[in-house]
Amino acid sequence: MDFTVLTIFPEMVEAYFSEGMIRKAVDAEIVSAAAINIRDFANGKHRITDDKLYGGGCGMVMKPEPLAGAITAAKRKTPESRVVYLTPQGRPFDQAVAQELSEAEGLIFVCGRYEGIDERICQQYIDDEISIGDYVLTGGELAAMVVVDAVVRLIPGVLGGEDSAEKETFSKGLVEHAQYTRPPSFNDLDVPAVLLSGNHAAIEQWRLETSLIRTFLKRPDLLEDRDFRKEEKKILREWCQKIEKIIAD
Ligand code: 4FV
Repeated sequence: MDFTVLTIFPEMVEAYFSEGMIRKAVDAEIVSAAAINIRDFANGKHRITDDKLYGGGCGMVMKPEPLAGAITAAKRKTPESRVVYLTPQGRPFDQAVAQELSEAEGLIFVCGRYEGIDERICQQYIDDEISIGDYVLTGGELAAMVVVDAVVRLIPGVLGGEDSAEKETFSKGLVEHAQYTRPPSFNDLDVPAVLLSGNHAAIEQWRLETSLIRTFLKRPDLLEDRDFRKEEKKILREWCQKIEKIIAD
């Protein structure tokens, strides 16, 4: 997988690429990651990359020529890559989209600034528009790094313990179960005994129960059109019986 980020602030992205999991994945040559400075494709001695809006109004728009030059150069390097524009008008980014993008040969991210980019770039060069949320950022760089971060950990070999991405509940559409580490007691709060029992079946059951109840309490929207597994239904019915018993007494 190749990640290429097109931006007028390459240092921001290079700082992110030089740390943590992405850095390890690059060093292990599982992925390649680079930032390309859009300004390197701007003409004129001032190499401007933005200009005022046709039709008037405040704010600036990123010019098409430097963007076209940067995208073409990036595609020359990785022709199979999908060109992704980060924008509030894009399709919502979530774990399923991250999984989908992790199967691509490569991803080229176009980071807008100011009011955005000239529409003709969207028409002629962009394969996919993605939004990380319904709010307006000052630039697409943070959004590109969010997407890279969620995608890179789904690439086989990047996360330690080969299958841990699959095992994690969010990949199953539930909120993660509670997590504990040493010490066994902290501020008079003890780690649940089942987790110290070594009984893996009981531990898996406890983890499923706690992630189901946390999802019910914190993100009930995730349960709405969920196709529950048999053991999940069993757990939910037991709760209903417990609650029925409470209100019955
Ligand atoms: C954004 C988002 C976002 C809009 C104008 C960059 C900014 C500026 N990108 N998800 N939300 N982009 O706010 O992806 O050019």
